[in-house]
Amino acid sequence: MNTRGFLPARRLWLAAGGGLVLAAALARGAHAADEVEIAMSGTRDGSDVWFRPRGLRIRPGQTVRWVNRDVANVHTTTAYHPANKKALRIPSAAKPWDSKYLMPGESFAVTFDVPGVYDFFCLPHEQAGMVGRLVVGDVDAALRPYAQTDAQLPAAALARFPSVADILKAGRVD
Ligand SMILES: [Cu+2]
Repeated sequence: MNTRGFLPARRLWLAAGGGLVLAAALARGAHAADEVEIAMSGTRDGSDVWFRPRGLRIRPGQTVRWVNRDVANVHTTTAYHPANKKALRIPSAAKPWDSKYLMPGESFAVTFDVPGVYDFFCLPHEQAGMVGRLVVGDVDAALRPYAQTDAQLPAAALARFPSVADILKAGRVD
């Protein structure tokens, strides 16, 4: 790969994207266009729990707000990252996050600037498969990210990650 050629091009692309975001915000007179919600919810008896969407594509600079829409259950949004005692499954240049426990009605927001694939989980419900995946910006559709750490995850969690190809194709996967 030609690193010298790649980096300036990427900076230009990011600058152009930021301009588009600003233009869109001005046109609508609000910044809500730059924030996307992922709901945290489950069945009333807690027998199943989920992030919805569980797969989402956003542009660099957009914000994801996780909202606990559950009636009784607490949830977290937590990045797969050594800082959270997990394998690294976000871009190495990105900052990890951990919402801590969110009560029903509470929310937590993160703005994503580094392109790549981000996997996250709910601390009390990872074993139940409450995980999700974000694709930020342009990523190779053939990518099967972080496969080398798959063995460290519960099978129920692995089964719920949408493929990068499906996220790129649909924009969101519920
Ligand atoms: Cu949860």
